Amino acid sequence: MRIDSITLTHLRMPLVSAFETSFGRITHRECLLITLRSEGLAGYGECVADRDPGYSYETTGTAWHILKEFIAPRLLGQEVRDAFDFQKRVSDIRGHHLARAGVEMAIWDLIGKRTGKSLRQLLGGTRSRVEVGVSVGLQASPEQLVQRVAEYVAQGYRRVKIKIKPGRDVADATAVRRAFPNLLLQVDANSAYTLQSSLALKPLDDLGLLLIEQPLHEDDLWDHRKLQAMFKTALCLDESIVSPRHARYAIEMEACRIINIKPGRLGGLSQAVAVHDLCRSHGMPVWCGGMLETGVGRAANLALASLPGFVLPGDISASDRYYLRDITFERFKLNPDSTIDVPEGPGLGVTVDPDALAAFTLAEMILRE
Ligand code: OSB
Ligand code: MG
Repeated sequence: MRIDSITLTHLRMPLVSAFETSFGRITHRECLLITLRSEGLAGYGECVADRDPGYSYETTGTAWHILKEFIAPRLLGQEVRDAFDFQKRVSDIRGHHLARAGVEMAIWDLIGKRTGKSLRQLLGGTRSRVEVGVSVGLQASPEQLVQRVAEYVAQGYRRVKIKIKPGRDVADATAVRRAFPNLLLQVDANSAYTLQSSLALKPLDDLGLLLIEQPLHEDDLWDHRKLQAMFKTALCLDESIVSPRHARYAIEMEACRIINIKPGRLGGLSQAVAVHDLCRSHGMPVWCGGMLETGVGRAANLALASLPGFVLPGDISASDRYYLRDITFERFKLNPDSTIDVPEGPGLGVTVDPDALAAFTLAEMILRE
């Protein structure tokens, strides 16, 4: 398919409530929407880089730069066959996975729209609904955290993840565990600890957690291996797994027992599926992480999470957990069994609401050959 134009749209959307992690607190979420126009069709992709380099070194600013100066010129006016052809064309660009993943998503959407197939069908997903949980940010006190968790449990979420950081870990997790003895519960540190300081997390080992996510530095598989050996609870890696190669290292090193798969961090859905396949062949459970996506990225995550190796609930909550108004007409709802339906329409199976898009747009640029 010939790529006629690429539109970059920088969005800033108010969150329903502030989201705080070990790397910062946000009340609004930024991202880039990427629109590929090809032979009368439009494909959409979400680049999940945020304003600040807290989770990743990439930001909306670096992604804009890389997309405009390096990725777009490798596509505009050219025939791009599929996601694999796209990855070959950008293989000389180092890093910048969030930027390239946004474009790859738009390519999948175009392919789906051309062939009438849903992304789930294209990726080989086997389920029509996927189990989900909710990721709860740091709150002012353990009491307020328990209150927040209670609200989500009342809404039907059967799995809850809480964010932790040094000084806000054991007391928070213990309070939630006391209030909800049978809840599927996990914690996420977003790299806030060193091997030394993470020893303070040892009491978490007796709380029956599903997993402890990314306690140590993103580039540090070695210390994660040492820490995993000291814990009964499974460690799960998020930031550290930026390619199928890193997934293999983690498996061989026993640096974790579970992997969080995010298409953005891995540089695209094709790489996410590759990590899924590798983990599945090693019996390593995976689940789909989240980046506070709009309806566009959420649709892609749901399709991905319908693959058979996704055996743990994903960080893919209902639209109303994030946004009062989203950029898609479709809104994702939580079913009573803590699942969300996978979209069935062609491609991502969502339609972009132009008025909502305009309301959240900070900047837009149309790139042509
Ligand atoms: O580490 O999983 C993370 C959000 C932004 C950046 C990193 C993370 C998160 C979340 C939210 O935990 C998951 C969601 O989209 O609900
Ligand atoms: Mg995480």
